Amino acid sequence: MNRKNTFLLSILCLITMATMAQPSAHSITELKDSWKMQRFGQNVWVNATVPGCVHTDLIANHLIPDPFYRDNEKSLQWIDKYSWVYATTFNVDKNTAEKQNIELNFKGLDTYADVYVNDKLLLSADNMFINWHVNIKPVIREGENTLRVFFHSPIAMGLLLRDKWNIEPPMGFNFDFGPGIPNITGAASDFPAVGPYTRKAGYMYGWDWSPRLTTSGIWKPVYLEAWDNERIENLQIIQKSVTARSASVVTVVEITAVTAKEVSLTLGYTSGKEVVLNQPRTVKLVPGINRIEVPNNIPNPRIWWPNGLGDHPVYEFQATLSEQGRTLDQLTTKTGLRTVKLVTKPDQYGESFYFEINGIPVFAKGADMVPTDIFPSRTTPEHYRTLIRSAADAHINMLRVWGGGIYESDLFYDLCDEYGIMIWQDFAFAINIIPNDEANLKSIRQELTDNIRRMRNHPSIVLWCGNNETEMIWDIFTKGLFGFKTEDAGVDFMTSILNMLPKVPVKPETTEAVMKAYDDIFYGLIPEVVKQEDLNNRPYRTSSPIGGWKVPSNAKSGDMHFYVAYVNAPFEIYYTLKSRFFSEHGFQAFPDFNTVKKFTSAEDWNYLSPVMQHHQRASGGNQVLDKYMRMYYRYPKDFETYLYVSQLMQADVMKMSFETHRKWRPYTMGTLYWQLNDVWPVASWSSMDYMNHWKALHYQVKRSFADVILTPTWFRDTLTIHVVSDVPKPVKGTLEVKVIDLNGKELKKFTQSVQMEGNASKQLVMKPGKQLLAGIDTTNAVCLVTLRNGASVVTENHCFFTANKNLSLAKNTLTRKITPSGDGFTIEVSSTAFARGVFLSTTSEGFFSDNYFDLMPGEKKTVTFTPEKKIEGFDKSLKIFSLADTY
Ligand code: BMA
Repeated sequence: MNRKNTFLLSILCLITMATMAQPSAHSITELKDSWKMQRFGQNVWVNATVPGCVHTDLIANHLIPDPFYRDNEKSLQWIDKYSWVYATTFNVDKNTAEKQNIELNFKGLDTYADVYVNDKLLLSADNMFINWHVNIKPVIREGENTLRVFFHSPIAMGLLLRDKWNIEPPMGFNFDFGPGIPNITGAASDFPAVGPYTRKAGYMYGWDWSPRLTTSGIWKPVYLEAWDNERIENLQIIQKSVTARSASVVTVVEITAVTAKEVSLTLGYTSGKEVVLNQPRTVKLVPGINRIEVPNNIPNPRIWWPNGLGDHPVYEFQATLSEQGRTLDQLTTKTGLRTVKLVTKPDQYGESFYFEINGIPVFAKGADMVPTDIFPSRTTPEHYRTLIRSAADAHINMLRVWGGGIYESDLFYDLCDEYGIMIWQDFAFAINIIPNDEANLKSIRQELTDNIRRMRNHPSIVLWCGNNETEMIWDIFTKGLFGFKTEDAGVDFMTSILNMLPKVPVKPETTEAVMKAYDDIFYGLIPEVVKQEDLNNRPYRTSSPIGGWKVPSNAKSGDMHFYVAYVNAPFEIYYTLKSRFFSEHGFQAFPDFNTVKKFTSAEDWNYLSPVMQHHQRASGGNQVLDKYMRMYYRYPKDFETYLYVSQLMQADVMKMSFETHRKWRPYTMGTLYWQLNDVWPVASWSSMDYMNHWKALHYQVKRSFADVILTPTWFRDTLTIHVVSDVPKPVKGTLEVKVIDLNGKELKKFTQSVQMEGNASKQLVMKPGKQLLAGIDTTNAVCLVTLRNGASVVTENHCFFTANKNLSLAKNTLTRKITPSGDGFTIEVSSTAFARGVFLSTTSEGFFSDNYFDLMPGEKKTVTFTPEKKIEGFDKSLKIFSLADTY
């Protein structure tokens, strides 16, 4: 919700204001100036930035080194053991001081904070996700006032809360993910796990892709607000029905009033060039909360569609309270008109699990999103926009905001609305049993209420989900249940996971207490608050992954999380392991050399160096990547090519998963990969690294998530080819299948006509190897498949008949021609022979329109490079090589 106006809305305002005289009687001032900070008891104040946090202020004052550089993190573990104080002064003018209501509005206090105004303690905050409103009218004075915020050490508070709850959850639970895991060389913490007991983002205590930098601070803006009798608290737009012909919506305006009063309420909305203003209506306010419901019918509405299926128009609704021509208060909110359903109905396979948007079943293609930084208060709007635009450019239509992070910023949801990216929204709980004592339940209720109210009008949000993996872990460790048959993977999954975790005996009464705590929150409190606060009836799932309500994750219903490395399986397991909806699956890679150079020095340039291992938090560490690299690729000759091959490998295995999941529609109706982004520079599952550089995987996502694809797959000595379409338009054309050698000589060719309705998958070819490859040397062959409609290529793809390490790839086959164009360069790359994973890099920051692509013999490919700022000597700094050049 927003009290500022966009252009058209200002038109709307102008029209409204024309009928009224003065600006709104409700003043809002952000308190962001002259903040100071000190470690409690040291009495040495340094400049501070609000919003911000202790770590970023210590860095800015050169009191600590960059925590990301090498293994500096280890030496900074003292910070979370201390308490810190933030202080400023603010001025209150006569007009404000005379207002009936004056409050401080803290959008986010991380986490245990005592707030003093003019030395009076007015608030003890205990939850970083709550929007704290502090009534300061009784203590405020005209002129200068003081504000002090005392942050208690989150570790000290966590220990107290842990002891207060005094229930030791069973093994597998309630450890701080990072330091709690054996063989992690990261910043060990000899403190017992406290994360699960605090209402603070879990990843801040360390995770298997995150450092342990447990900060404190005023991480969101703080406002001084003053108003007289009435204030509009929030607007909710309930979408009763939405069809192409009309949308019936109800605007629910919540107004608080101190005393009874008659005022005028005017509602209006804008969308595109359309501006609609309803007749002002008289409202009799009573003391307390007033809920006014105003039905509206919008003819020929502009419908909001997910990315790839249509536009994503947004409507901006505005409510204005006035009295005799004077604006008392105003509030706007945005939404998009669409219908959302999660279809979980019995079918011949089990129970379906797919999203239906505006009546159309949508195959969800996307990723899991983690916070944008270990210090989220410092993420810039540009960083967010690049991230979401990059997701949309790669045909992503869904992001899951993962439960171990934060409820994302308003800008994030606005961008997802704008780019048509559906949101699977976890509440902020992951893999841990949460105390259900009264104080914690009260705090969680407020947290849920504040965040659901803040997020509920966003059209992008299509599902609420209780937590990440807590039910799965419970099913594994107490029932030995898991979503898929381990024999598929050929290893005992349980053993590999059980070996990973500390052994803690379990008392039966503990199990009972833990189950009750879990049910109280995820089967009780959360669905109740969701029902109460989100009147658009979005679906709610208690956890991810699950098979259903109290049904463990399984292959026939619900969603699934799957990690090939955790089951120690070959990549080909992706061709057999089924689920109705993959909400997590992934494989790791290192960031690119440019990013690695930012946190290392030359002596660290080896994947087993202590620093490179420090920037790896997953169980099994860098050795897992090395093991798989040796299984499928020839061993890289140096550190730079090692990083490159790790990225190519990540892209290749995920290509296998994406194309297989898509061809399994309608059985499988979603593939979300772990993870889209990083919180610091690290080896991880991400497709975009901490610098927002596209890894090889992100370029592959763009290819594999295209609207229409062909999926040539060589498995168990058989070539199968499916055509898959995620758009309603029927697919028509000619399929051409060619086997060529790596110099381009045609060895085999056949064609066939293709006809398929839209939003479907169809197997076009199933050819046993004996028939297809008779007399062909598979180390010197590639299978090209192309779908043409007349002369134009609808889509193309290719596959190999053996692992990359067996391919007899030619070295140094690449040539390039560079032409300056616009603010960047056009690079024409060609190859005399088949080139695998052509990689373009330069030391300047910028963006390559394509990369890590395969080139057919004689094929010319044009790529553009857009530097972040003007550069010289691009020709010299541009490096191009392919897989064959790495060994
Ligand atoms: C799942 C996720 C994350 C984790 C990822 C990789 O557990 O939910 O918790 O980071 O796997 O291990």
